Amino acid sequence: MMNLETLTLRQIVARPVVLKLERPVVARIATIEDWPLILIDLHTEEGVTGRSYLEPYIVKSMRYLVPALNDLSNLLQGKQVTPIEFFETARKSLHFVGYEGLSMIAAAGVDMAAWDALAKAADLPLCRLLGGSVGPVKAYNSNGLWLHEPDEVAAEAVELRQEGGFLGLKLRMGRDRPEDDIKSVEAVRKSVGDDIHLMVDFNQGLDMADALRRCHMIDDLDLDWIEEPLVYDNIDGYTRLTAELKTPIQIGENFYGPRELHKALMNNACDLVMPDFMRIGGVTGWLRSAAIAGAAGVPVSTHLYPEVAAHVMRVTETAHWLEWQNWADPILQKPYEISDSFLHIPDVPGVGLEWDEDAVAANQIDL
Ligand code: SMN
Ligand code: MG
Repeated sequence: MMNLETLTLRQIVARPVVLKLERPVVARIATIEDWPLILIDLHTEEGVTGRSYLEPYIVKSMRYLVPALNDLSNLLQGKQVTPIEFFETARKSLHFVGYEGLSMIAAAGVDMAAWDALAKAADLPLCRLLGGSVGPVKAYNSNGLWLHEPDEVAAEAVELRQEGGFLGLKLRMGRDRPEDDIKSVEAVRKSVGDDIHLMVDFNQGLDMADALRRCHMIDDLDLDWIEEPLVYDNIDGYTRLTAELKTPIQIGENFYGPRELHKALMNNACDLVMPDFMRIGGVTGWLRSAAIAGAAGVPVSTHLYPEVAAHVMRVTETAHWLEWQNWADPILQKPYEISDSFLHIPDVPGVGLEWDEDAVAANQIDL
């Protein structure tokens, strides 16, 4: 085993890649065909390389995120690899431009790569380094079911269930006519049966008046949750919806750091939370958030980044559902396996992310 004391950062290399989505995002908030990824390699003097990726939604955002990552590389060069201290140092270096937004995203990318490096140096899967065991993690399929016609959505639901024997699927909502959203839920229930768990996501598309009306309209459809009906920072609005509806309200993919999760819970602004790794602050931000949600007894699901998500879910007190999205698969050497609705963590040191360098070369872009 390597001496962890000597694990020293040499350089962080961030590469922008764009992939074509197999099933483009067609949400109320945006249509996305080109999916940006920033691949992060954290090189150490000892030869261990920590890896992570960021998915910042907007291709052009890589023009400012990659330089921020290069700056963090210079800042941390020569330091002992200490993920929690790296996270704090990275955030503090950008404090004057704000703790949220791009600052947090860049710090989260470094954090996840640093945890991967440390776990590799310790020769342990990340979940083991964190005190847990390698094992299966319950997942739902979130790869599709965008705002298409009900019969198309119903047919796609059958395909998505078969991608991994899934017990849960997420549909997107927010068609112009509320009746068409309801028709899509009914069509999916007909195509995949009543036993499947169905979640719905409005992608922040409704104002308060519409959210009240449309969430009540779907409140008796036996949905597992209603996600982000309102713009993410309307905490007062979420508090009112959470009080009024029977169906659990799910938010969290837009929490920037554990304190925002804490604030949402203190305001009873949701029943469920689902932090996103690039916004909550990577593994460090997740662990802090999971403790808060655990203490409050609130179930925690994940958002994107299924590989790192699987590891931390093994040590999350109130772990609920992992969101399965395979959008990074084309550049991975060994995508994670799914069967019977459970994601299987590979029993290898670190997170288990290795790039397929040919695929990276074919999809890397100039900024
Ligand atoms: C989502 C994820 C990725 C792109 C668009 C929308 C969504 C989710 O909010 O929860 O999966
Ligand atoms: Mg969502």
